[in-house]
Amino acid sequence: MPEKLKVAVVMGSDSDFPVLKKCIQTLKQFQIMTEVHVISAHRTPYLAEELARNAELEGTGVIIAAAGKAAHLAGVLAAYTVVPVIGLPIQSSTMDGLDSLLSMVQMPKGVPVATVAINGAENAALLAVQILSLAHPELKQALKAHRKQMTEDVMENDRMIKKEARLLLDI
Ligand code: RP5
Repeated sequence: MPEKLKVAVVMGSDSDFPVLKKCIQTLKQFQIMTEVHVISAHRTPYLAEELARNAELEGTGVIIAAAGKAAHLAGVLAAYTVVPVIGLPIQSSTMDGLDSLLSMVQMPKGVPVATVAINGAENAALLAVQILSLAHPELKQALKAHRKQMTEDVMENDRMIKKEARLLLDI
């Protein structure tokens, strides 16, 4: 079995951290080794380069890059490594995060960034786990169990709402 890989969660500013919490918690839920960094592509470009260049050597399987506004962090990191980069656009601007989203999702050809929804922190983590699961069957099992739990939660919500609706409808 291949050695367990880790996920590097990189955010462009400490102001992104509140959104990142759900991502970090989800990675923890799947017992993924996680390291967290504040690295700005424009304020600390050399650190961004260093992290991305060393990612493969250091056993990083996936990089999650969260940033807002002209969110070039994910693209810059992806330029220096073949480790998959997931872009998490942060809703941090007067443009409601559309600027962040487009900065990540519209990467020109050659260097992809797998972009999730604006503030889609949980999905960023789940996608990272899915990528790691290609080499770790136990993660596939954990992901399937997570899907099953979600199904059960929705079915429970359906029962609850039907009950409340019956009261409203007086039936
Ligand atoms: C981006 O600019 C960061 O990722 C953050 O989302 C946004 C605002 O940063 P601060 O001005 O709060 O440091 O670089």
